[in-house]
Amino acid sequence: MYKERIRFAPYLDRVMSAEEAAMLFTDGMTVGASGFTRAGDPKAVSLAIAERSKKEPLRIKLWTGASLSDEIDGGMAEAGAISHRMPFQATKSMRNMINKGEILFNDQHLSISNEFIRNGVMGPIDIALIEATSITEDGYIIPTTSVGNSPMFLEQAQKIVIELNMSMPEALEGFHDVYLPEKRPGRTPINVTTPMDRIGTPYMKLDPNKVVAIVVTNQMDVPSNILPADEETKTMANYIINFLEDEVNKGRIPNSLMPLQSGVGTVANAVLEGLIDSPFENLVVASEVLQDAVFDLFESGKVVFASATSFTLSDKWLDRLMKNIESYKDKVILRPQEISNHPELIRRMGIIAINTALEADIYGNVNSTHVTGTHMMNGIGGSGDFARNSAISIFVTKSIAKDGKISSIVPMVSHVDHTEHDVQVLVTEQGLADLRGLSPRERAEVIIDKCVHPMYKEKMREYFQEASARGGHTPHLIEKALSWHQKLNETGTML
Ligand code: 0RQ
Repeated sequence: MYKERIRFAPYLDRVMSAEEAAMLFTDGMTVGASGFTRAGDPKAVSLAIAERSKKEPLRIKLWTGASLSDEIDGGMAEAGAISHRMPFQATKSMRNMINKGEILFNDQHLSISNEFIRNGVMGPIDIALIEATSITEDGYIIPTTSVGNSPMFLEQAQKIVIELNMSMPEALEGFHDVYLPEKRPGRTPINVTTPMDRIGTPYMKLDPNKVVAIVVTNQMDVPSNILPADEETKTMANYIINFLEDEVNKGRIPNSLMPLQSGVGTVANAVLEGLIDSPFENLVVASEVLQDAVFDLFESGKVVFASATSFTLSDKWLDRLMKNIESYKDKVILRPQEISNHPELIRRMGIIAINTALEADIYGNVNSTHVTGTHMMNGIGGSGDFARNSAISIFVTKSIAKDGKISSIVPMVSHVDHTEHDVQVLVTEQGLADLRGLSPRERAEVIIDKCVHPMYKEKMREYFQEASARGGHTPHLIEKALSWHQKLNETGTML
C-alpha cells in the first residue's frame, strides 16, 4: 500500500523502521521537525529518539512549527532527549522542565523563525524530520495536517527523514499552498490579498539526495483537549458580537466582517463558536490554527472559507474531517506559518484578531505567557504576529482565575507580550473595554469599569486613584505595582 504513496521510485530502498531512522540522530544535533499545535508531527521517529536517549547520551535541539502532542513533546522531554526547544510548546512536563532550566526554550513570534533560519542566525539544521501524506513523482512532500516551518527546514537541513503517515487521507493533497518569500534584500511583495488566494505549490520542495530515511507510520494526530464553551466564554462572545455589530453599523467594516483570526485554547475557541448565533454572514477566516469552532461555523453556513497553517481538532471534529476531507477542498488552504502569520498580509487583509491573555493590566498591556512573571505557560505563539498587525486587536481573558484567588486584571502585568499599543479591545466576562484612541488614564478608567471582577474592583480603584494623585502619563505606584503578584506568591491568593 505505502508504495503507491511513494511516487518517486529511488526512495523505495530508503524505507526503514523508526528505530533504524532514530540511529541517524546524534547528540547535540539540531532537528527541524514538522508539527504545529499537535497537527502533523512526526510520531514514530521522535518516540524512537526518546527511547534511545533513555539509554545513551542523546539530546537534540528541537525546532518545530509550534507545539507537538503531549505524547511527543512530553515523551521526548521526559526521556531527556531535548536540550533546546523553539518556538512554541504546550505540554505540562516540558513546561516544568523549561521552568526548572532543564530545557532552554526560545519563545518566538511564529512568523519570525523562518527569517532567522533563512539568515543562519540560529545555526544550521542537521536533520529535517517531516511527516508526509504522499511523495510526488519528483520526490517532493505532500504535507499532512499542518505546514508550519517544514518547507524551510527541508530547504536548509543537511539530511531529511520522512515519516509517511498512511492514516492521513490521500485527499489532503491539494489543500496546501507552499510559498516561501525570497531572501532579502530584493524581496518581492507576497501576492496574497484575500485568504482564498493561492500563490505556491501543493507540495514542499526538497533535494531528493538529502533524503536518508523514509519511515511508514499509521497513527492519526492526537486530538486536542479544549473544553466546551461555558457561561463566561459565551458572555465574552456576546460582547464581541455586539462590538462588531456596532462597528458594522458605523460603516467601519462590512457585515461579512474582516478575515478572522483566533488563538489557541479553550477561551479563543469558545468565543469563535459564539459567532454561530451572530447576525454576520459569509465570514472568512485567516488564522494560523483552525480549531473546532471554525468547522462548526462552516457547518452552520456562517464561514465560507478558511486559511491557516494547521488543523487542531478535538475528537469531535478530527475523525469527521478526515473522513470528509474532500468536501472541504475548495474551502480551506494550509500555508507555511511564515505566510499565515505574515505581518504584510495581516495588515493588508485587515484581520480581526482574537487572542487570549493570561493577565492584562489597567493600561492594556497583556501577558500571555508567564505565570507571575517568571513561569512559562506555552509561549507567545502567533498572538504577537496578529495583535501588532491586525485591523482590530482583541484580547480575551476571564477576569479571575483559580476560583478568584487570581485577578487576571492587575495593576501592572508581571511580563509583557503585547504592549498597550497592540491591544485595542480587552474583554472579560464582566464587559468589553474599547481602548482605541484613549490615553493611559482613560484606558485605566474603562478597564477598571468594564473588565475587573467585582471582588477586585474596589482595590483596583484605590490603586489607580493613589497612583493618579502621584502623577505621570501612565501613573503607577512602583513599590506596589507588583504587590498583587507578591501576595499571590506568599499567600496563594491576590485577595
Ligand atoms: O490553568 O490549566 O491549571 O486549569 O491558565 O487558562 O482560561 O483555560 O485558557 O486554554 O485559553 O489558555 C493564554 C495560556 C490561555 C493560551 C493561554 C490559568 C488557568 C488555566 C489556561 P489550568 P484557560 P486557555 C495563536 C495564538 C498564547 C499563545 C497564543 C496561550 C490555564 O491562550 O498560550 O495566543 N496563549 N497563540 O487557570 C495564572 C493568571 C491566569 C492563570 C489563567 N492570570 N495567572 N494562571 N490561568 N489566567 C496560536 C498559536 O500560537 C499556536
